Amino acid sequence: MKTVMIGSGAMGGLFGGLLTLAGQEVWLVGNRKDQIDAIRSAGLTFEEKGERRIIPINATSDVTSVGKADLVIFFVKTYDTEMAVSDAVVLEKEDTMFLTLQNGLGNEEAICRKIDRKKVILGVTGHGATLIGLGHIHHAGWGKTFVGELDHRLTDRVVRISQMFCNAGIETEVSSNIHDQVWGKLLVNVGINALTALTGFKNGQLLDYPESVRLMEKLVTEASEVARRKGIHLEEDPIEKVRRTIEATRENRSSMGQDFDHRRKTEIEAINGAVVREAQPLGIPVPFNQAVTDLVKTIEKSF
Ligand code: KPL
Repeated sequence: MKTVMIGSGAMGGLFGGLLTLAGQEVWLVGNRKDQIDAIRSAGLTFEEKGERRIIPINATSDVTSVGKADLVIFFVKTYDTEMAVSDAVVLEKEDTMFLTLQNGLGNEEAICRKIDRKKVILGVTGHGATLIGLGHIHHAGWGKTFVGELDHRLTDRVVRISQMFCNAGIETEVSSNIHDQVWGKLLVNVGINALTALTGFKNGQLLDYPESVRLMEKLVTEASEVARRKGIHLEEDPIEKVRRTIEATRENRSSMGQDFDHRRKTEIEAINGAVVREAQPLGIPVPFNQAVTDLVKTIEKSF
């Protein structure tokens, strides 16, 4: 399967690197020229559990040079999805699949505005990675990946994607209700991302203080109530799931934390901000999610 990652940051690099090691043809497409140049000249530097590997991988900032793709995976920030989809249409052939593994709400809608929804597949991943230099990633968090069709059918193509990921060491399951998984992952990001950005903590440190645990629980409880009222089925206690993810990604700095570290725009609108928007028509008060959204947006203004 010729697989093209749209996004050459930490997560694009992580999945791209693991799939390349498993023998797949992978392309990384990114718009940071310095990053792409570093990967082209020296390979992707991949660090995991104290070991460092150099992975030679195709990388380009010119998507038109890639040709057609069997699978396109979006790993860009949520606020860039629309632009990324416009770029990715040149990769499309009749049976190209477009998979999003991004955080937050709104990616499905943004992709389906330009791509026939029959070609779109949703997914979430519990992995965490940090970009620690140009073309240099540190894999610092493990968790399951789920993929599924928008209409919740079990198809050969999602099974093929799941098998390809599993063969690359990315533990993956096909989900028969991927929208529930998207909300399950949203609750994880709701509990971790803004708090780690605001405190400067690595994920694991959130569990070290009663105050940060209390804040995490308030954020997740509010968002779970919104999910419940929207008819989302959450397969395990959401607070337990967030705790488990924090433990499994203890050494990782969350993606929003990394955005703060680099004084970059964050995905707050697609995470805690999305909870605030979804809660409003339901009349559910979400003061903690509103507060962290406002705080993150206020700090972002100084970047
Ligand atoms: O999705 C993540 C993120 O940082 O955005 C987690 C799973 C919380 C890993 O850090």
